[in-house]
Formats: sequence, C-alpha cells, structure tokens
Amino acid sequence: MPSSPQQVRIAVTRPVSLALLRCELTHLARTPIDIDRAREQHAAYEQALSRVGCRLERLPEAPMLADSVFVEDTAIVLDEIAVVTRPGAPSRRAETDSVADVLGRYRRIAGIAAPATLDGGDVLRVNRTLYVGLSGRSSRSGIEQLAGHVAPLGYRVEAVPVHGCLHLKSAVTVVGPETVLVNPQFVATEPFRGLEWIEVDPAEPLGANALLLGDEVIYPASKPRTAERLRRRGLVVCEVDVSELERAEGAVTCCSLVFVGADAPQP
Ligand code: CIR
Repeated sequence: MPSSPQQVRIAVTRPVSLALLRCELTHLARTPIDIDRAREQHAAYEQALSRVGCRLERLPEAPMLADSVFVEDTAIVLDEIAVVTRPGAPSRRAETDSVADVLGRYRRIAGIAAPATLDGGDVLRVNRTLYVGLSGRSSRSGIEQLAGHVAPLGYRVEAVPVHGCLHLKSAVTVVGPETVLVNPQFVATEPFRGLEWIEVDPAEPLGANALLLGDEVIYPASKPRTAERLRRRGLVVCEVDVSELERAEGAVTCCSLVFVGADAPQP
C-alpha cells in the first residue's frame, strides 16, 4: 500500500527583483536600496527559515515586478484552502498567478474578485479567528469575500481598522500561542483583548512585525529594544538584518508564505 507523504513546514519565497528600486512606498520616503545587499539579506532570511525547519519553495525571480519579494501579500494559506488575493496596489496584481500555481499543488484555491482588494499583510490568524486590516490596501468588500470563503470552514473574520502604517501586520503580529506584539498607535487593541500582549518599544514604532516559527521569533535586527522586550518575556529571538527590505516598507512576515503541506505534493 502506498504510504502518504510526510507533512512538512513549507515556506514559499521569491528572490529580490532588480526592480525593487521602484517599489511601492506609502509611509516611507524613498531612499537608495542596495540590491546586492538586499539579496544577501534575503538569502540570510531564507537560511533562518531553513534552520527552523522550513522546506523552501522558491518562486523564480520576477524581474519586472518590483515588490514581488513580498510574497505574503499574494495569498492567505490556511490548512483547508489558499485564498489568492487581489492586491490593493495595481502594480502588484501580476504577482499572484505564479503564486497560485505553486499553492495549487498543496491547497484548493479561491480568489478575490474585482473591484475588491485584499493584501495578505492585512490578515492575522489567531487560532480560528482571522483579524483583517481595513487599510489602504484591503477593502471592506475584500474582507467580505475572504469571509465568504473561510466562514464555512469554521473561521471567524473580524475587520480591524489600521492607521498610520501599511498593513495590519505592521501593527500587530503573533509571537506566542496566545501572545501578540503590538504597536497600539497603529491599531485599536480592543479586538485583541483576551490575548497577552507585548508593546513595541516607543522608539521602534515599526517593530510590531515578527514571524513566529515553531518556538522561535524571526525578528529584524534594526529593533534591538523591542527584541530585548521579547527576550525578557522568555521568547527565543532570531535576529535577521533586513535593513534594505525595510527601505521598501517590508519586514519579516512579508517575505514568505509559511504553511504545512505534503513533502511530495502533486506536480
Ligand atoms: C508595498 O508597498 O506593497 C511593498 N513596498 C511592501 C510590502 C510589504 N508587505 C508586507 O509587509 N506584507
């Protein structure tokens, strides 16, 4: 009898595009990006993912798509389904087809239809709740379409207004089973009552974006004060230098789509 393939943690990534110099910027002023350095930092980020046990699924480079390294925004991957988004920035909409092709080997695919928009950076899963940022990138109708796909699967969807930052996950991310890292200046904390929270250091307002993988928190080296706060709460922090990606308004969750899937998926 054939044995079923082993389940592993998979991280979909895509290399830094040369076009990153023309990335979208909303809250940051444009500063020169050193592409070679960005590529080295991205490689070190991928190594950190591998070290914590992820098998990498690297998409080919998309030289014309400036922000394509930020794969998180193109899909929401749950155990039961992958919802491919319709990114809020028109320049990013061509990123989704190639992501859908890869995810289709692991999950049933659903989509978001125009004119609605949704960015994966706005979707924060805590157990069976999806908190979704009502941001400059994700529209109320996008959130409603997402709810239409996932409510029948037992997920609750809650819209959360964000202000002063790009995405919900610029303002709040999960760093433990019941713990979030928050910047309360960017998001109402009300929806997260009931969870434990850690606030970013006031000197590091963009420090709320952390990537929890297993027992480790992958975290930007540019935010040492908040990293210290995480350590003081007993968390294991793996710092990665993503300074060039930060110039493009990215951080650590945005460069991967992490999910559990079969080690030998359908071709
Ligand atoms: C953008 O504005 O779309 C990109 N320059 C940055 C996207 C970062 N995405 C994320 O944090 N999920």
